Amino acid sequence: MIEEFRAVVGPAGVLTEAEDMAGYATDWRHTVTGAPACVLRPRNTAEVSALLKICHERGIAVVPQGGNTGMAAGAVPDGSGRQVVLSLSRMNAIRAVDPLGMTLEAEAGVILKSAQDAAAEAGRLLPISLAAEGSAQIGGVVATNAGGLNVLRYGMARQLVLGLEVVLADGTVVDGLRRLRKDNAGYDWKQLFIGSEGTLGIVTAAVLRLLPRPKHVVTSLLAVADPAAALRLLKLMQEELGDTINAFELISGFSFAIVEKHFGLKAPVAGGGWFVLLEASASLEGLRDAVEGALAQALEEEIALDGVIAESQAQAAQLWALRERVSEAELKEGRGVKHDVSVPIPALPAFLAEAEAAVTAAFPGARLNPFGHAGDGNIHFNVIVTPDTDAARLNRTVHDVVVAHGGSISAEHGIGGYRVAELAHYRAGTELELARRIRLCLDPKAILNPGKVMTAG
Ligand code: FAD
Ligand code: 2HG
Ligand code: ZN
Repeated sequence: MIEEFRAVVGPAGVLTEAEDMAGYATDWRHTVTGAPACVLRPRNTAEVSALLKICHERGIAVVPQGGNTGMAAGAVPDGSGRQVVLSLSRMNAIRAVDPLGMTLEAEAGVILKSAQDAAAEAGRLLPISLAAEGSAQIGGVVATNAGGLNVLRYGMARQLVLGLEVVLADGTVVDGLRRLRKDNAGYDWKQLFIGSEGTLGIVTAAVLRLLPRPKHVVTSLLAVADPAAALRLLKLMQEELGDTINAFELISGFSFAIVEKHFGLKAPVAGGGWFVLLEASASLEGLRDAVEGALAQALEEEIALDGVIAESQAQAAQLWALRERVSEAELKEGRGVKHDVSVPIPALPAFLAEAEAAVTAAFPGARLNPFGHAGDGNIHFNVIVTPDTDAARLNRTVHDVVVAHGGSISAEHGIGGYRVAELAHYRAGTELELARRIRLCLDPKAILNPGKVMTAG
């Protein structure tokens, strides 16, 4: 098998030594360490196709991997020693940037930040933004339908993918790399692969939609008493700033306390148990005045208790660092159990209160680290737990509250290997059956990321 792989990608394209494979075997959170049979590193789509043909013929399980920053342990193999990791990282060419058509075509292994920078050089904006953007890759972003910090204005990755090239389980290459805004010629099949977490095909390249690059960006941090006040603030800001709001992030006092503890970064506002990081952008003049006016109104009406507006790009970056360091601080703080949930936006305060009550009653010693993208209804209701905590029972405790509010057990991180049982529990029935049928149809030998998202059933 290894020799066949080497014949396709050359000796440097197949890693077999444990020390070379270590970085591909463990997820970002260190919750899973698998045992890859080898790591394959193709350089182009033809090589991906040839590798898949071999795997298909021999029935070898393939685990696609991008930047390995996924939060659901979807990109790492199991411990059987029989699954191969297919790393797309050597396919890292930005093939085209079209500022007039406002598109960017990139291979799967392009780092998200590099794609953002290429768009910026052309005077355009690629609005997918997440704290892992320095490592996450376009293929991974597409395969997880990543969300992030700007969803309330620009949508999830799905809304920004215009075209896709994928390699199917049997090695067939499907080229849908069109740059069109409008294309109703038949099924929009690419949507199936976006968010499929490596279970339906390998994403080898994508055409992404770009937007005009706003000339003015205003970043502000505010302190609020509680999540209900944060929603009053959201309403006020939407009324005053309209669709200029890119980000409306809610962060608990606990989250900022661990960022200060582990990174020495301190929030420059005081007075609230919770914080809101707000970013607005526009090309026309007057944005800063509008944000200042809205902030003054929020303080006067005591919706916000304190607030600052960044005076420079460097200050804005400092405010963002506070927010973007929360995940790393949590990792340093102890054993975390994650709940990447969404509820209808008006239900956020009730969800947070009920979930807190349920968790603290059932899990003494648990410490809550809730933060997230409140402007789009997504909260990371993470819990730092004692070593003996039954994580599955904790997941069920939180998810029951989520589902009671009409929410989702995964807003943006996906199911991966981490939430398979939860998906089976909450989406049992025709929805999961349909998903299984689609998967079986595209991958009848079940070689693509087996065990992830759902069991074979
Ligand atoms: P990987 O982790 O390598 O893979 C993720 C999944 O996609 C796996 O199932 C894998 O098998 C599959 N896959 C990868 N590449 C391909 C491919 N080419 N073809 C088919 N399948 C593939 N996510 C958000 O949505 N919003 C956030 O705000 C956010 N913030 C984060 C902050 C931090 C600090 C970290 C560590 C992660 C964060 N994430 C966030 C999660 C993660 O960054 C995203 O899910 C990202 O899109 C994953 O990209 P990746 O290249 O690292 O994918
Ligand atoms: C974020 O919003 C990411 O920063 C990571 O989605 C969330 O660590 C988490 O749970
Ligand atoms: Zn997030």
